Amino acid sequence: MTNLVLFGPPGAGKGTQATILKDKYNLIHISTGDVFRFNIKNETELGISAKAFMDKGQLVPDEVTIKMLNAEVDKNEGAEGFIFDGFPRTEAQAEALAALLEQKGTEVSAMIALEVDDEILVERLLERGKTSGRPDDADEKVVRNRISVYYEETAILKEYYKKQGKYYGVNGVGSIEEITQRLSDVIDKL
Ligand code: B4P
Repeated sequence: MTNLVLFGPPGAGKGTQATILKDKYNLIHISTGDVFRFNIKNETELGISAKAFMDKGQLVPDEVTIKMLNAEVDKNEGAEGFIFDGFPRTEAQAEALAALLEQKGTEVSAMIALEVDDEILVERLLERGKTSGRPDDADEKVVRNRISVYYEETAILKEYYKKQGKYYGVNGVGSIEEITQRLSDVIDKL
């Protein structure tokens, strides 16, 4: 099985690239952000608890996120592999993912990080905010808070995967096609 963690700050292009790569490599795409947004739209209990955190640009608590991720993976028994987009975002989530995949006799194959400067991230997210209807893209203060949360809580995971020899950094600035090619170059060598 090939299990990819697509990593990077908010707006780095994770969702954009995961949508392309899932078809190219026949992987199940799990975006924690999309699952939360689906639940918010349908006003489920999970959605209601996630919304308050997301609207402020904070992370949804690990307990809630991990439970949801486990359910999403279990739904796809028999998959050839997964592309995790937006998960893990904390060390506790990375540990939970390792344990879940181990139970299934597999592991994370690689963590591929999209590297993009902060000012470009802000620009991309505010641009998307004009049409996406996402409250967390509309307000510059919230966008900047998401980027700060990334540096405070999530960036540490680079070291976590580096220690395991699974970390790959890719330049996330360029056309969408160029970036897909850079990511494919890494995946093809795994
Ligand atoms: P996510 O939905 O994961 O949102 P994101 O970090 O903003 O990444 P996204 O995938 O949307 O951005 P993309 O780079 O594709 O998370 C939202 C919130 O959910 C979090 O803040 C948190 O509250 C919660 N959450 C999610 N997962 C969680 C977890 N594991 N634990 C706790 N909480 C969690 O795209 C950005 C924009 O850039 C797009 O408009 C795109 O068109 C554009 N773009 C992409 N590539 C480009 C390129 N090459 N050039 C120019 N523009 C590009």
